[in-house]
Amino acid sequence: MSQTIELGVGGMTCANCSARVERSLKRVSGVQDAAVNLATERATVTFDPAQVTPQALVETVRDAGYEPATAE
Ligand code: 9UX
Repeated sequence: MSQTIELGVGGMTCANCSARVERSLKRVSGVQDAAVNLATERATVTFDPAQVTPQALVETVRDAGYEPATAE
């Protein structure tokens, strides 16, 4: 089972920032894939909803030092 969401990620100013956010998200257990786009300031995250919640992903972005924003 997997679900894909998009999160806004503010505060990234270089490619290392987006790589850092991506790495942080991929380390969360239950996350199957994460791609962070620096230009659009968005993260696309595929995860197992039985293992991790969207809220936990938002917190992961915040803990990494960036400003999460939920989509829609
Ligand atoms: Mo780039 Mo982001 O040097 O914190 S890694 S600005």
